[in-house]
Amino acid sequence: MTSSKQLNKISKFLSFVLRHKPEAIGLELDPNGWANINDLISKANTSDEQINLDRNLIQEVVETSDKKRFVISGNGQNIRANQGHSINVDLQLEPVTPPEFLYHGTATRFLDRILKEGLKPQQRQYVHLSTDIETASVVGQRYGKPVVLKIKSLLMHEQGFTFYLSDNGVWLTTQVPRDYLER
Ligand code: HQG
Repeated sequence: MTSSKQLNKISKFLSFVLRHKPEAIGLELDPNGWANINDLISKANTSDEQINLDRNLIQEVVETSDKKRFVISGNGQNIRANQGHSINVDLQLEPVTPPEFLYHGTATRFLDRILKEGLKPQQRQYVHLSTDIETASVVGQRYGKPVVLKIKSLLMHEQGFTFYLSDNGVWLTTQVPRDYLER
């Protein structure tokens, strides 16, 4: 059994290269965000990142990820992140009708700006939303004292905004104008 500390380190590394900076280890993702697993292993193991990957470790991280952050392709050859990208990838998600409300957790220090200019994706491709307040609150805690915003998602959808649901259950949309936000 691999320690949870080691799995966590690998998970963070995979998030880094599969969502944000594949070029850091000379890796290439295809337009849909997939990396070849053998290529990933050899490039990680010869990089300066001090990470030692093998197929079983990757499999273990994918299977034990609390948020199901990564998915291995049906043929077993490729891996990608389910959401969270800052690089431009096409996850080929279909537009989905959202529930009446969705939630976004943030830190209190961002609140003034958000209530003024709405939710923006910042470094990422999408604004990330969840169906429950608890999950949103945990997300918000990453940046400080958490506060959860309620989003009138169905109204947004009715007024022409597109929503997607990632394979690991995170709701994605490109922005939330302030009129659809409630504290
Ligand atoms: C804030 C994690 C000022 C926004 C989570 C957030 C999620 C603004 C921060 C996923 C703003 C961006 C994404 C505005 C938004 N002015 N601040 N106009 N609009 N913000 O990390 O949603 O564990 O890029 O509220 O669980 O926190 O990595 O987005 O606080 O699903 O798998 O700017 O990452 O998943 O932060 O998190 P992030 P996020 P993983």
